[in-house]
Amino acid sequence: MSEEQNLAEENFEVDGEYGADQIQILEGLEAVRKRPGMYIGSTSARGLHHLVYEIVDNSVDEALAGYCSAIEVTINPDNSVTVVDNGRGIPVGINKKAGIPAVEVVFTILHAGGKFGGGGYKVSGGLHGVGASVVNALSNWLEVRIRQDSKVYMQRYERGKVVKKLEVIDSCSPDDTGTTVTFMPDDTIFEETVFDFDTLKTRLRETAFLTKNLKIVLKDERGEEPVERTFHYEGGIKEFVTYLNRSKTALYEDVLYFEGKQNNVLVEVAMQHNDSFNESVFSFVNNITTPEGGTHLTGFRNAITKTFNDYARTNKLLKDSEANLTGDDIREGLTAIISVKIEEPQFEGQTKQKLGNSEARAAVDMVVSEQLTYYLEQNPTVAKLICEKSILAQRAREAARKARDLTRRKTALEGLALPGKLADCSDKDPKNCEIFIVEGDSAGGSAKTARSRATQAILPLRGKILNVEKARLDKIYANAEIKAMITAFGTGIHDDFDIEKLRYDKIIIMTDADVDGAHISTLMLTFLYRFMPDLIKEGHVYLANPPLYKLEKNKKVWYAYSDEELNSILTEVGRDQNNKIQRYKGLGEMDAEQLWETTMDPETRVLSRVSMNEEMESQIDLTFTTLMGDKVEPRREFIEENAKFVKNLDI
Ligand code: TSJ
Repeated sequence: MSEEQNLAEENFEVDGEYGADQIQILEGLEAVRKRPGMYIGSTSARGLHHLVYEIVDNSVDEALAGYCSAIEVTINPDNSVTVVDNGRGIPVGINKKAGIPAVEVVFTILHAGGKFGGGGYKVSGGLHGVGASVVNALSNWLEVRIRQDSKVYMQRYERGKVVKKLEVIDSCSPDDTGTTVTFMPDDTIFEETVFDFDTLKTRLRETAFLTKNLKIVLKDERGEEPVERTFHYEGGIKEFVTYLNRSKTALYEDVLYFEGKQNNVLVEVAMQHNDSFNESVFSFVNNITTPEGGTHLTGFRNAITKTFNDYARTNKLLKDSEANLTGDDIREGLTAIISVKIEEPQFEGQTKQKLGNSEARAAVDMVVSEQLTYYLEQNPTVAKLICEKSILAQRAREAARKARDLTRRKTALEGLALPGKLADCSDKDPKNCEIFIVEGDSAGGSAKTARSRATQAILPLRGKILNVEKARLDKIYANAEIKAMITAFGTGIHDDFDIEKLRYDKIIIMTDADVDGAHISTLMLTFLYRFMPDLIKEGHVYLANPPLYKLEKNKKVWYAYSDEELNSILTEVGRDQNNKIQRYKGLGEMDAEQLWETTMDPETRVLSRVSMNEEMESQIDLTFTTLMGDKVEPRREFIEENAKFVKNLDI
C-alpha cells in the first residue's frame, strides 16, 4: 500500500455512502479554489509555477523510491503543461475505503494540511508530493494517462471534477510504464497564466542536481522553434557545487563529498572553496530549498568550525597563543550544498522555512565531522590550503574591525561628516530627496550644474568602483568611493543598517549607456546588494536612462533611448539629408541642459527601478557571483540580461 493511499485513507471519513463521500471531496476542492494562497502560497506567477513543481515532485518521489529515471516537462503551445515520467504509474485499482480508483483519490482528495498554512500541520517538503489534488482544483482541466500492465488508462477532470471516468483508451508495450499529467491553470484564479521557461529551468536544474542520475528534460513548444534543455547529473550535488563555482577559481581540485544516515536522517554534503571572499552555502530538505537554514545548516556549521580548528591546532597551523578560527573565517569563499532527507520535517520561523528537527542537526554534524576529519588526514595539502585561507580571513577580519571602529568613533564625535565631493540638496526631508551617483568627474560637473538644488544631490565617483566580490573587508572599508557612498546614504551597513536613517528616497545610478557604464552599474549594484540589500528590496535603488542618440532636424530636437526608438523617430520625420544624428558615447558629451532634459528632470526622464523579490534573491546570488567571477563570457551575458532585474518605471 502506498504512502499516498495511506494518507488519503486516514483523511477520508468513511460512512459507506458514495454520495456523501463525493460531497466531501467537492467541499475539499472548493476550499482550495476559495483560498488558493493557503495551498500554493499565492496566485501570482510564483503560485502558477508552483503547480508544475507540485506535479513534478510526485515523479521525483517515484525516482527517489528507485522506480523512475526520467521526467519530461513540456510547456505546450496552448500554455498547458505536460509532465511525463517512466515510473510504475499511479495505481488504478479501486481504493477500498473510498470506493473509487486510487488515482482518483490522488486527484480529488485533499491531503493532510495546506502546505502554506500556519498552524500545527506539516508545512511543505513532505517527502511525498501531495499536491496533485490542489493542482487539479486550480486547473481549468486536467488529464492523467497511466501506462501499466500493457494498458493506457485515461481520466479527465474539469475544475477538479471528474468529467471522464477512468477507462482504458489504448494498449502499450508491457515494459512501458509511467504517468502523464497535462493541466491547464485556471485563468479565473491566477493573475498570471503564462509560464516562464527560465523560472522552470532554474528549478528543474536544481531538482536534477539534488536527485543523482535522474534525467529531467524541459521543453517549450510555444514558439516557432521549440526549445529543449536536458538536466542529468551523475554526480548530483557534487556537480551542483562545480556548477556554482564554474566562473570562479577553485582553491583546490576536489569537491569534498560526504554522505551518511543517522536516526532516519539521510545526509549529503558537497563543498569546495574558491578564491573569493563570499560564502555560497545552500541548504535543502527533501529537495526543497531552505533559504533561512535551520538545524541542518547549524549542524554543518558546527561540524566544519570544530573540525578545522581541531586540525589546525593538532598540526600547528594555528599557534597556541592565537584565537580560534570563527565559522565566518572558515566559510570565506566556501561553496556548499547541504541536502537532507527526513520523514517528518518540522518548519519554524515566521515564514515556516527554517528546519526545526533537532535530529537533523545531530545527523549532519556527525556525518560531516567524521568524514571531514578523515578527508583532512588523507589530504594534507588541501587541508593546509583551507586553513591558510581561513587564517588570512581571521587577520583581515581583525583589521576590518579596527578600521570600522575608527569610522564609528569619528562619526560619534563629529556627527555625520559628509564626503567632500558630495553636492548635497537643501531640502532636509528625505522623502523629497534623491541622490545621483554619477560616473566620472566631468559628468558629475554637468550634473551639479543641471540639477534641481533643492531635492537633487550629486555624488561623482571616479572611474571604476571597487569590486566587493574580489576584495576583503579591510580593503573595502578603506576605499574612498565606498566610504563616500556609505556616509552619504546615512544608513550604515550590514548589522548597523537602519533604513530610517536613509537621507534620500531615491538612489539613482547614472552611468554611460555603454558596456563600461553597464559594468560600473553592476559593480555598484553588487556593492548595494552585499552591504545594504534592503535598499534594493525596498525599492530605493534606480538606474537612470541616458539617451543613446540625439536627432536634430529643422531646429527641432529628438532624443532616442534605443536603436528601435531612433528608427521609429526617423520613420516619422523622414530619412533625408537634413537629419543630424549624434551618438552619445558618454554622459560627458551632453551639456548640463541636455543632461537635465533627457535624464534628470523628474517630469520627462525614465527611471528603472532595481527590484528583487524573494524568489530572485537566491537566484540573484548566483547571478552576481557569475557576474563578478573571473570569466568574461558569463559577465557579458549578465549585462545583456540585466534588464530582467530592472523594471521600467515612467516617472
Ligand atoms: F500525482 C500526480 F498526479 F501528481 C502525479 C503522480 C503526477 C505525475 C506526473 C506522476 C505521478 C507519479 C506517481 N509517478 N509515479 C507515481 N507512482 C505512484 O503513484 C506509485 C506507484 C506504485 C506504488 C506501489 O506501491 O506499487 C506506489 C506509488 C506511490
